[in-house]
Amino acid sequence: MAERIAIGLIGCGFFAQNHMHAWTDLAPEGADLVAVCDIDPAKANAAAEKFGARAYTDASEMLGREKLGLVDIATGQATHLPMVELALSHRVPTIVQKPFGQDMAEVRRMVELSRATGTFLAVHENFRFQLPQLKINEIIRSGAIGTPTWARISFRTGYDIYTGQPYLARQARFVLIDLGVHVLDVARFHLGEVEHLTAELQRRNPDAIGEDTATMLLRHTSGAVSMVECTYGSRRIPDSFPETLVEIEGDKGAIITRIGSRLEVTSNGRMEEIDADPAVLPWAERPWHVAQDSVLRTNREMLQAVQQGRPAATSAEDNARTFALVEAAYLKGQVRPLA
Ligand code: NAD
Ligand code: 89V
Repeated sequence: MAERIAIGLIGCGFFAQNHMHAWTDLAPEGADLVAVCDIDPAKANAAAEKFGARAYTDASEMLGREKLGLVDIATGQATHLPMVELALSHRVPTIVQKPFGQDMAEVRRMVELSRATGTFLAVHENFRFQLPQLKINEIIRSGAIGTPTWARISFRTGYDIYTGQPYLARQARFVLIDLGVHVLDVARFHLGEVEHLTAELQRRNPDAIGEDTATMLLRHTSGAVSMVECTYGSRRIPDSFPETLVEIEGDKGAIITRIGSRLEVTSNGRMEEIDADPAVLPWAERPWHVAQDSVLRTNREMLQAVQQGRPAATSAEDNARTFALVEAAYLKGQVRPLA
């Protein structure tokens, strides 16, 4: 019988709905969503009623009153540091949504605090838990394509992300810290650590304050080279949102993803098509279903890591290495105004 873990969620906004559905689905595996908190009472009460939890509008009060085994922070990036500091001050295992922090100094502070308090800290970075990425990684590890030496990792869309996440257009640091952090983590997941990186940033959306397009070139310590790119400024049909399209080449073959989560796997001269499109969960909807399925898989990893007393795959230390790439890209890639 799996140990039961009482979970408190902080931030009941747009994406947190997926967290709460996923925790509810994980109840048979030990997850008990007992408390939800939002500074907006209407959001806190709506979430509490929908998911059968107690409602709070003050995270400190929730942590003081509830005996929690795990805190899940799904607020915006500006509050990740104070929320993590608060949760770790109570020595409660903590998950925080991406981006880990607003800059490397905040990220280092949270990693050090986790170490100093001996408390579990992980980042909800879910792109590597998307079913297509899990299948790609499994194929790489099987040796079917040999040693990966080149890759292109691409998230190019014109999807109206701004309606659901209006704050993105107001961020001076936009696509790299919000979306680049995902695709750079996928690059690390498939090709390992990075030796150096260069980046070109563009602001192609005049209504956004920050960069909405990033194109990066990475040299991995393995010697592999990857092109990693992300934009909300594409105008293509069909649009691949929210899929990350990957091309990976090795000395024995290649893996190419096509829109619809289809994998074309070439190994030793033969190509096989694999359908990696996840089932649409009852609470999910296309085209978000790939991301929503990954939330369930990410939360399951977090739950099992806490139950087993081990670091999560996307631990604070691990995700700090991804975040360092975001900072490197900002240092290397100056945004030049469009002519
Ligand atoms: P949102 O603004 O819709 O929700 C954030 C919520 O946090 C709001 O309801 C706000 O009232 C609440 N909040 C703010 N400060 C608080 C505090 N001190 N205590 C309690 N509640 C507080 O934002 P969102 O779009 O849901 O994004 C939240 C986080 O999730 C961001 O870090 C974002 O990058 C991330 N996100 C991740 C994914 C993904 O995993 N693929 C997708 C979308 C968003
Ligand atoms: O992570 C995010 O903020 C979402 C995405 C679609 C990229 O997952 O917008």
